[in-house]
Amino acid sequence: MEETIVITGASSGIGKACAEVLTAPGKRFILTARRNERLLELAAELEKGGALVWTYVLDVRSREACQEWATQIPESFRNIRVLINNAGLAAGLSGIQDGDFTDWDRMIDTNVKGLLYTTEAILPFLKRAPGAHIVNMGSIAGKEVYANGNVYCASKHAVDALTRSMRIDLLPLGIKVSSVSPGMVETEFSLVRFKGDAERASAVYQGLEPLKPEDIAEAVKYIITAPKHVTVADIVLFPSAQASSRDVVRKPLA
Ligand code: NDP
Ligand code: 8X3
Repeated sequence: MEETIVITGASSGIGKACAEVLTAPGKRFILTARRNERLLELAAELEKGGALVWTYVLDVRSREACQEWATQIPESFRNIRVLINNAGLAAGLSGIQDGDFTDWDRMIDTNVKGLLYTTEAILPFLKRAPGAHIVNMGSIAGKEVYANGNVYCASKHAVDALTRSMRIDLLPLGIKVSSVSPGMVETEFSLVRFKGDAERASAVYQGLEPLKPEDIAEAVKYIITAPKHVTVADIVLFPSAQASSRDVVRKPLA
């Protein structure tokens, strides 16, 4: 049976691009997110190209929902070799002294606890699959901190720590664990962070060419197709105009 790739947060941005880059006739995908219409549109697109897709509406913040999801996976999609833990978000960008605890909860519940819950739910399948692989979506925010990034940075530092410790824990089980840690990628990320303020979101990418979601998906493809004896631990990717969270060169406005 053809192997299955699971992608969380597949309704937009990097998760959607991963499905689009990894697809091929006969490939099987489990695509999850909260927005069902988006998932169905993507599934239709992939199925046109000959892939087989099972979509499932899932809020990764609920452990109960993640557990239920695992029980619902159809028999023909249970040969899961790859889990891409991509669902995540930033909410707000303000000093810790001005922070909103609901934003803090959303980020920690989604980026950290959500990743744990989806991993817990899918691990029993991965344990049975030769060459099983987990890819966690990290960030440059998991390598360094920047002003007002506090809780988002903490959540991505946690993803980095979890990736490294999962790699150790799952080594005896033959499950590879990797991460991708991007700088600025133009997706709905900033629109979500700034709660629908499109002007503020587009200013993030003003005067530079940001990474595209496909750039990250190509890195994921490299990671999961590396030879059996190779584990790619982490790939850090920046747009060419960025060298760290703070070091960004922008063209002046004309
Ligand atoms: P998008 O906002 O475009 O996509 C985020 C995805 O996560 C959506 O599919 C969204 O689906 C899903 N998601 C969010 N919350 C939940 C939830 N509670 N349950 C299930 N799914 C959820 O942003 P990106 O594609 O940029 O973000 C993807 C990942 O990449 C995130 O982990 C982000 O932190 C990381 N990243 C992004 C960078 C960037 O600059 N864009 C840089 C570095 C890392 P839905 O709303 O339908 O549930
Ligand atoms: C998203 C990239 O620089 O906004 O993880 O933290 S950044």
